[in-house]
Amino acid sequence: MYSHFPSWHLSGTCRELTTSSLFLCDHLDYRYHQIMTIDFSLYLVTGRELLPPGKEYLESLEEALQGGVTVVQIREKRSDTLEFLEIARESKILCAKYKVPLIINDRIDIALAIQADGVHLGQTDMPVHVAKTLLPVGTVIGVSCNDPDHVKKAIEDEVDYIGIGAVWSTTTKKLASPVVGVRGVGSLLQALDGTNIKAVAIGGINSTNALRTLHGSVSISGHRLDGIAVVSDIVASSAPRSAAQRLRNILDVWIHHFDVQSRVTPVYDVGTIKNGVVELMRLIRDKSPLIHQITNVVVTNQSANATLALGASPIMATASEEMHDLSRIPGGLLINFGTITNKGGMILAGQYANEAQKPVVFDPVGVGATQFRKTTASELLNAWQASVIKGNAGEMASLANSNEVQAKGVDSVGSGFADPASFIREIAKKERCVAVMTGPTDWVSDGVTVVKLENGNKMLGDITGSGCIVGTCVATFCAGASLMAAAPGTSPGPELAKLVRGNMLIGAVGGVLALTVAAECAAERSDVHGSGTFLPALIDELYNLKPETLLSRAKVQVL
Ligand code: 3NM
Repeated sequence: MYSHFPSWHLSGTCRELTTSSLFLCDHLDYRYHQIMTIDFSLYLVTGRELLPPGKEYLESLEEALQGGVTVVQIREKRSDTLEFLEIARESKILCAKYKVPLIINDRIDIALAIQADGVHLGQTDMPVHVAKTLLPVGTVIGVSCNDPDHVKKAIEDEVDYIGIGAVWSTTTKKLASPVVGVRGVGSLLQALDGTNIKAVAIGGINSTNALRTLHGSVSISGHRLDGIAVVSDIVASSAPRSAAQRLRNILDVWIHHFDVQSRVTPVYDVGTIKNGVVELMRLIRDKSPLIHQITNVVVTNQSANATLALGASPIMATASEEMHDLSRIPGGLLINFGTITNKGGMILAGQYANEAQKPVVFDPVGVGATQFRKTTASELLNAWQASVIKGNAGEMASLANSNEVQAKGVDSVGSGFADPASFIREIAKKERCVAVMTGPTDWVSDGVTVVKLENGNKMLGDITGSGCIVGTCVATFCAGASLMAAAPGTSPGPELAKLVRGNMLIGAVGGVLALTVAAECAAERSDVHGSGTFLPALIDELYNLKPETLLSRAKVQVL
């Protein structure tokens, strides 16, 4: 069964051949094609020290293979050579039974001794070019990467795959570099565009964050992970088959959804959007979804009143201890970090909302004002997938690391972006969500479609927290969209692959329109004499807003 050539696949072309054996080259070409078909989706890295009491290593490995593991890497950091060799031999027999390739971590000698299918090398292990001189042509070579230079070198070295990590924090391995984060994985993946190099993410991945990892790590160019690599979620489980199956199910549904969805672009026109918004308005008043808001002390009261005025039900809870319970109630979540006092609660709330497929609207108030806000925004956006990010031009520029628009505290200064439509489309694509940029003209995009909205009144700039109320309205309409998707009779199939249910583009447009149209109505009232009377009038107009008013006033363009 074990030929000189690894049983499954080949790394690269006939690059190492100096003989002119046509037969051998044909043979290798055949094997080269095989690597293109290796399934890296569920990559198990072993860790015998994590086995639960009473669980034998081989029993655990076999159950994991039965659960859908597609590649196995033997990682033995503490055993001596003889023990490693024995483990590798036994593992290889088991993997062969399930037709799963076996990769050896670090030790070229062990890989050679058991004719393993591949080796995995860390940044301080044997250099790839040296490993290639020692290993048979066709041995799969993978390397660990956690920064752009590592990826660049891996491309130059023509490796077969890279392991990007650690994507989350982990206690399984002592990390030498900072956590890459889900969004960091995306930029490393982009460097692989145009190559055949596969990529898996590793570090702290489990069944509760796997979907988030897969979705959030897609690069702006649309490059997705080929798989996820896992140690403890499977190895430390007393039921490794089920643990692997859980991950397998997530992978299957997400990969299918991604590969199909990326070929289908939804088409919107003004009528679809306006009618969609009006439908949401009615549903919100009918169902009164719970809008959980972790917001700043300046606007808490007026945000709660705006939520009530739209017909929804606000709860302004901030304690970490209540986040799980609240996430189980249908509705939406707003995270506004105007005054950052409860980061832990913000992280937990978003993660639970992702698990429950509820909308998460993020309002990074004044993100450019301090380094602490910038770091916190990055931490939050790595911890959970925002469904919508809403900010003014200064905040959005800061999130995108652009100098084109400046901010002063929580306000945007200057005349905005030269090409706001392209900017908003790109940031939505990068953050894998709907992006909303508010200002005299409001812009909304899902990364493909851009919607330009031109309602509102300059008095919105005269009261504090008008942007925060937009966030509240967006969260309320997105909650409506989520409830609509979850309504009986709607197909749950592809929705299972998503971190949020429902049409967030229409939800975001709805929230912006409701507030800006209500602002126009309020500003026209004869009892409004200034900012003091404008605010209660705005709440009144939200309360009394009629679908017909919204339809007739809404200035919507689809680009
Ligand atoms: N390599 P778990 S993180 C083996 O960052 C390994 O390259 C990492 O274990 C890297 O799935 C890691 O239990 C440990 O978090 C992953």
